[in-house]
Amino acid sequence: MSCRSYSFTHAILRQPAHSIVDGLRAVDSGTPDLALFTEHHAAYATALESTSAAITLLDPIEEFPDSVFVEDTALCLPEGAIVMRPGAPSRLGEAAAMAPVLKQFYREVLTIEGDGFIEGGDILVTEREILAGTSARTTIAGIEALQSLTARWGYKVRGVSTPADVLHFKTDCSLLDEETILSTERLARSGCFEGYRVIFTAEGEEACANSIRFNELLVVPDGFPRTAELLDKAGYRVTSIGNTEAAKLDGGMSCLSLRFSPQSV
Ligand code: CIR
Repeated sequence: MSCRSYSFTHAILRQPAHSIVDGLRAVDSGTPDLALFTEHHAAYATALESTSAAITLLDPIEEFPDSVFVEDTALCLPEGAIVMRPGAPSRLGEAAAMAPVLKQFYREVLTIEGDGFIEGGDILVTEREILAGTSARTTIAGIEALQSLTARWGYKVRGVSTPADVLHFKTDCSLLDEETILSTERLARSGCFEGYRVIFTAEGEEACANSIRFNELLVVPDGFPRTAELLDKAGYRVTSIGNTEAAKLDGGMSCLSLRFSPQSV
């Protein structure tokens, strides 16, 4: 089993900028503190690096307050990368800025074109398929564009939907292994994970759903002890990382990195 969905040789991260205080947020729950955000970000980078992956840490971009959330800018598959077309107008330039970085790792870097929008946070890659959720940021046209670009590499994209008031599809789920998904009940209720084994976040700990399986580690946001214990008991190697500042901007563990194993440079 190749486990292309969670075995990674590389990750790209971007340092948070001072402008992070102006990042997008659905509800105002306070201004993120850059020093603490940077501390959490460093702990996150250290955790990924501890699995022997090569970490590329990009400079902050002041022009783009949300640019620390690199996941939304691209989808990185073994065969090539696809630069997204974010539905948030203030984030479009971030995707363009990621393209030259991806070219250092891939021969093929494609771009979502047309009228559709799609952000990486709405895409979950599993061992058997790519799930892409419509949301306030991702449209059906965006998902169709993704489908047509990934078809050349043999992928099947399945369109699903994100519950209202949830930012991204992956705000509410993550991949745990080849056949297991961590999900909130409100997301799984749509039936989108039929055929998978699902572990639910503990009640009141829905924000723990945005975690990442990265090689041997399961990186979860700190502060959700019941879900962490559940995952630990299920046999995962759980590492908790502070996420209070990213959470003020609706960000979690997946948003902070692009994770990949390029087949060719
Ligand atoms: C945004 O609203 O776009 C950012 N403040 C948060 C992005 C989080 N990204 C993700 O979940 N993939």
